Amino acid sequence: MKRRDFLIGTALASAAPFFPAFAQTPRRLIAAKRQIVVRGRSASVYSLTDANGKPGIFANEGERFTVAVENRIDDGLILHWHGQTKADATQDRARPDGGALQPGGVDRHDFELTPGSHWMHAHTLHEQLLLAAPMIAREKDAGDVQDVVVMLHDFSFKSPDEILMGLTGGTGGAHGGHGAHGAHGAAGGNAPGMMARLRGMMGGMMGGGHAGHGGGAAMSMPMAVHANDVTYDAFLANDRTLDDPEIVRVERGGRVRLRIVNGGTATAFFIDTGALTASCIAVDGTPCLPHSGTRFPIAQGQRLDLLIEIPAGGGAFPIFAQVEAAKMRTGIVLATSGAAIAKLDGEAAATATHTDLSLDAVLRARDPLTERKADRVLPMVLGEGANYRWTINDRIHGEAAPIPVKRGERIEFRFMNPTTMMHPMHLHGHHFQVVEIAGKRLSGPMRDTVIVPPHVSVAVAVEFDKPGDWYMHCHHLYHMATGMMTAVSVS
Ligand SMILES: [Cu+2]
Repeated sequence: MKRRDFLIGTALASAAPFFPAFAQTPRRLIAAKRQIVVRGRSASVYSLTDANGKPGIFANEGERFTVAVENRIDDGLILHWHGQTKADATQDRARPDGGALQPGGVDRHDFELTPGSHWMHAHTLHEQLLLAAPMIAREKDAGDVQDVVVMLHDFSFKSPDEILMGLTGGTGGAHGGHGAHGAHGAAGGNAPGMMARLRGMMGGMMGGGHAGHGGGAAMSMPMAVHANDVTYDAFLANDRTLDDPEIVRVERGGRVRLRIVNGGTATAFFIDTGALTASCIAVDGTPCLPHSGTRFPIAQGQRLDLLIEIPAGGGAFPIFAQVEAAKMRTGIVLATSGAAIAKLDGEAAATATHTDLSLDAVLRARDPLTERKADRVLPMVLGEGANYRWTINDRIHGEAAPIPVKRGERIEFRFMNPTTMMHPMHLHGHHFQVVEIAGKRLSGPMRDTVIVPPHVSVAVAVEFDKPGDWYMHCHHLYHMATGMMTAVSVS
């Protein structure tokens, strides 16, 4: 043991009550405060770094996550290991009885890392203050490529509480989910008209039953659709805006693997690779058959692995992330040595469309689930009530008991969305396969977060292989904080 590691170990032991010794000295992961400058203005945000100040972890397939997490922020910390399907339920505080790591406290973890591009983040509105980091285990077959990690964020000079108050109209806030500080507001009421409209749409969407019918009645109704209900001051790629983007040095003729994480709290993006054609080789950290393109949607919580060949002639190649249904964008620049780097515009020439499932409709998992019928199909109706009350099957988080599932069961969740917004639905601890879009069966990608567009039904199949309670929620964190979360209880 190096002297430095010994000192670290001693410091931890004195700060924490008692922890069993590990065979190897745990790595440290520190949640702390830091200052950054956004558009010339200083802001106080959080960091999640190792002892050397490097965000998150970048390890190799097969390595273990043997880590001591230190809470040096001034509030309780609830971290989620997003995409870590090899970790058992007790490793994650983001679970129904997980509690929060108190300021000054230390948590120790030990589990095998799930290969691929994953991430870690606060399971509260602390994520809005950049409490998120990459959690990557480089695949054994990743090959001779240069890995470039890109973490996207939406940024506001307002506090998450202020943003939430703005959304709820100051009527309550965190209804049932764990909000920024676990505040409990008065449960928002439902406007009778809205509920009637919602039931009407649900009837239309569910009318087709299992017989390949994606809610034709609902889709033919002229419905308002919107995105970006939070107005942000900036969009960040690796903490920077396009005024001063990160320039990543790449080789002429080299191959780059972009590992893009959408750590945005309320924003979905399109990745635009511009002049370079990219090959999408994994989504949400799981391999898919290569699919080429220059524009790919990425909702909150999702990841995209894009393989790019740098032309032999070299140059500077911006990789943009454009906000859906808007012109604003952020990004990084891949540049070979000596390339001239032009000033980049923070707005695209054209407004982006809304994100949808067109990528999922064509992607095929490299390692899909075996073909078989699901043991059960569970309808999950996403709902929207007055005063920013977001529901699953008409309930906010805490109102409904966890969904009981037997270990080994294959469940198909059929999401139906009669609301006006897209919801990126995420399940903890498991990957699922997209098996149906708008009534059409397919063998789609394996993911852990799926876009559920307004007025479209999506089904995902999941094999529950680990006991415990697992959250399922919308990854628009203001929707989660105001109710759009439930749990699956596997026994
Ligand atoms: Cu949502």
